Amino acid sequence: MGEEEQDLDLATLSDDELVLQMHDDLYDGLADEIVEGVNILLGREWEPYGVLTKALVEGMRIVGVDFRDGILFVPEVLMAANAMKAGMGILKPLLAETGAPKMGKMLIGTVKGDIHDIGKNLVTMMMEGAGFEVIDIGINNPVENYLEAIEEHQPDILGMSALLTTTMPYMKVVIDALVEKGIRSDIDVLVGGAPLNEAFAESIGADHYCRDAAMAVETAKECMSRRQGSAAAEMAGNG
Ligand code: B1M
Repeated sequence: MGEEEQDLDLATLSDDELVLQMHDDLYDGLADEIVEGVNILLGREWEPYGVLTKALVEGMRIVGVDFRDGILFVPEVLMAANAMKAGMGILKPLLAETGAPKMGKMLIGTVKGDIHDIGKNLVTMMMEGAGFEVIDIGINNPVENYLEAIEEHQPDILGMSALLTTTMPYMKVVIDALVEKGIRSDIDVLVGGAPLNEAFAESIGADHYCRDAAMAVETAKECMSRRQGSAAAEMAGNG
């Protein structure tokens, strides 16, 4: 680290300079600096969601480009991921602070063979912030984990995450198991992760593809109003 960098006082930077500096700090895996930057932006009345998307998610996007191009390697990316998580740790309670009545219940997990969890954690945070109860079963989940958790928690929505082209086909294994058990129509299946797209989601029989966490929240809300609408219609029909 150069002397100039050591002396840098983040609080003296303008918002734009600070955000760019945070992209650099995330790239360098500097968790303490990320925590400091997040706190400074919040202290300047930034919305937690703005800090998340402009400083952290954008920083991680840059890391991803250099990882792809062989400029960064796994240990460096892990450090960047840790720094990102440190920043997300501060934002999580703020994003979850709505105090709204529970909108519905979602079960979420990354599929078998895949240990990427930053995107999934972000979806969890945003869903909780929107008033959903979220059961997060973590990473590297075989189909049995999903089935057990569905039986135990009876969620309205299942969310699956996959970041690798080699693991995304596993989502179909889970959906096929739901069909086999006769519970597919009880649950809305939402899928997401960088290599996915709408066509893939359709091809595996998922209900919706969510390109990001905000879209996951919107889609989940739509699913809940549809479910509530059909429950009401059923009751009216019976009554
Ligand atoms: Co990985 N990795 N990685 N990695 N890694 C990618 C995914 C990759 C695209 C990098 C690259 O080459 N450019 C590439 C995959 C290539 C491919 O499959 N075509 C890759 C590779 C190859 C690998 C390894 C195989 C590397 C190796 O070992 N040689 C290895 C695999 C490990 C495994 O899983 N078995 C590996 C390992 C790792 C680390 C452990 C070092 C680390 C993960 C740390 C962690 O997650 N705790 C890591 C990271 C950090 C990345 C990149 C750089 C960043 C991923 C990320 O966190 N993005 C990634 C490059 C990239 O994606 N550009 C890469 C930020 C996050 C906010 O976005 O996850 O897309 P994302 O989530 C978004 C949306 O996709 C969506 O909403 C989120 C928020 O907006 N979404 C959902 C995600 N899940 C959802 C679920 C939903 C809804 C929306 O449910 C309803």
